[in-house]
Amino acid sequence: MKQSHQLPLMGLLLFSLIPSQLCEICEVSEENYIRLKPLLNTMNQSKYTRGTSSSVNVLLSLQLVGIQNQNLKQKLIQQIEYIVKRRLSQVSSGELALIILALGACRNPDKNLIYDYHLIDKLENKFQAEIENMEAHNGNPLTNYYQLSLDVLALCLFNGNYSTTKVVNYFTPENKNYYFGSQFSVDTGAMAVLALTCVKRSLINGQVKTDESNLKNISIYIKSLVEKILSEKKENGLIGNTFSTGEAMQALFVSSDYYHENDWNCQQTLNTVLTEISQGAFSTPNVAAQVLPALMGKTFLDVNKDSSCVSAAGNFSISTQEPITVTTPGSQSSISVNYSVRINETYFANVTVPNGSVFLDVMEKAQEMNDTIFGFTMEESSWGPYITSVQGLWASNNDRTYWELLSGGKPLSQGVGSYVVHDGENLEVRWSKY
Ligand code: CBY
Repeated sequence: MKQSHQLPLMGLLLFSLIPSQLCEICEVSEENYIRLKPLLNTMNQSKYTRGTSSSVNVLLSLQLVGIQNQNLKQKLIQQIEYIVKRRLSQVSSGELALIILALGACRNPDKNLIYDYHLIDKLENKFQAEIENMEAHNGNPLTNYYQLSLDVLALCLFNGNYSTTKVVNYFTPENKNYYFGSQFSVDTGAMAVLALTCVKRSLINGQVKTDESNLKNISIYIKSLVEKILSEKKENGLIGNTFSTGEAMQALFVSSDYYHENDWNCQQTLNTVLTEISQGAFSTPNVAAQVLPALMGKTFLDVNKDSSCVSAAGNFSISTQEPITVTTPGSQSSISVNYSVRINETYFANVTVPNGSVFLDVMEKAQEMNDTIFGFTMEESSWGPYITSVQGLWASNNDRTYWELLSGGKPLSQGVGSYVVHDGENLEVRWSKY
């Protein structure tokens, strides 16, 4: 064959070898920013009680998308400073990782806090404690793999020390920590893809040295996790559920060499999320903060891009007006629900609560009726209240036990503080293993 004929052929061959979409990102267009307003209002209007970590997620989200609301940002940074100064020892590894990401995003003067308070060293220690706990307790970390992924991500982005070999050992896609029962956790898998992609990039650009096999394994893990994430895609485009979709989108944005263009219709996912926003699905600051970056085409890997965090969305004003609470006629009336606590036996109660009550109101009412059977404890998390014990039986990360919330026998995708109950519903808290 003459050379002149070979050239186009070579070109074609090369073209077919280049991944079809190096970075496939779909995002809300400027004229549609208005549809994100409910998210911003939720983030803005929440009352950030001292020391809770939802302020961290909100700050990270605002920084990533480049929204210039100095008032709100200042308030959030003060909250975070308070946490860093007063109660860092009580903060979990993943919370600290988020603090580092939020403070370190963009050319931000508050970045200094990371170094003034030695936050990277402290994260290295907290990550080490997670690993030690896994070694002592049958592979169960102090927290969970979502947080371990955040740890690796923050250490990787901010040049902390971590062992690539340990990452390769612990993050195999078959690891039980990616699952709750038999259900793959999309949130967890997505965060792991972001972390592993960061590690992969630092290996490729030579920032971190390791042997070839680690790099190969990391690529294999990313591919397998991406497949698992895509297999949780629903007909309407959501991936996992409403609340994991934003994180899944971030993971898919950074891993487009690992799936085919036809495997994911990003636009469909985006449209469904926008519809969910308009239906009020993201009504707590943390869930709003978690979905926003992906909708604006951003991922946690953009944190150290050293941009100034100003974007077209910068001028996008956030209104400070109170949320309009829709009072449906008859909202003062009462409803009655069946509530049960299931351990080995099941304990029932019929509970009457005002219309519009949440799961927690039902639990409190039942507790008033019979403290021995329905007594419970909870703790505040960035997601709102988390039930820690019922009848004196405590959830344990070491044993992978927890109190599962169900309605009509199906697990709920909201916590006790936000799930609004309906008349005649069968609610249950069940002693479960994950
Ligand atoms: N964040 C974390 O550490 C949490 C990680 C996370 C994977 C998280 C979901 C995802 C995320 N984006 O943050 C997670 N849940 C975990 C790890 C867990 C386990 C917690 C124990 C541990 N090992 O750390 C566990 C026990 C399996 C769990 N979640 C339980 C529950 C139920 C809580 C019930 C209770 N006792 O109060 C519940 C209500 C499910 C149920 N039916 O019982 C639950 N989780 C839900 C619904 C959720 C979603 C919350 C959505 C919302 N609208 O509020 C969630 C986003 C999340 C928080 N869990 Co868990 C998952 C989803 O639906 N997409 C890091 C930290 C710094 O913020």
